[in-house]
Amino acid sequence: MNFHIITIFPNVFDSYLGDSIMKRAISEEKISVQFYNPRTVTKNKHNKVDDIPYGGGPGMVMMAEPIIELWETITKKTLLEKVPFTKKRRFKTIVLSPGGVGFDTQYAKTIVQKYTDIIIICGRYEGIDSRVIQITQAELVSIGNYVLTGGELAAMVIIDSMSRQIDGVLGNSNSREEDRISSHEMYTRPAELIHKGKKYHVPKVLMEGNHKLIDEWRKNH
Ligand code: 6GU
Repeated sequence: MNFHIITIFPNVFDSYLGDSIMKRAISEEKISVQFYNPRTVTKNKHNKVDDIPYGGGPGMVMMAEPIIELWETITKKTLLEKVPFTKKRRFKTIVLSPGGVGFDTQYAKTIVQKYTDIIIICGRYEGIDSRVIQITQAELVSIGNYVLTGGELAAMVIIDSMSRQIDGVLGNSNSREEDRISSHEMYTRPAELIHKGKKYHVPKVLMEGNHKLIDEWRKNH
């Protein structure tokens, strides 16, 4: 999966993508993540990416033209890339917005199956000029019932959640928590943990190696 992120704050992604599973997924080319900053393609003197809303109201609105220019660049450039062993490129454009359709694991799975390239447009300020959505035919997506200051955190959530649906990103696809059918309760060493004088034990059945009984226990915890 190729992620193309349109954001005026590309740096906020560095630490998360630069470590652990995301870092490995990128270095092993299971995913790619590229950034495109509207600030770099503004036409005005002061590199303004936002302006006051028509009709009045508080806050600023992100201007359409820089975002559309980047979107065109991404789709054109990517289609020109000759990657002989990959299938035909298929694009999906998402605009992150607290008012969008709810993101969940099923959404992540479907997108990963259907598309090779996902363009995520991160809004800041009060929102994005709606003509961006019309022109790019984007889907508005929200990651939950709370408002974030910008789409960047939501984009990171989406990159992480989609990446773990791609074969080979997790060491072992059996370790996918979302596919776990039984127990979410788990323990590791030590068998006895003492906290403030009180002893906390691992359930005995897990220590005894009777797999029939262990399966039974896991169904109920
Ligand atoms: Cl996608 N964006 C913002 N700004 N806030 C959100 C969100 C997205 N999803 C939930 N809250």
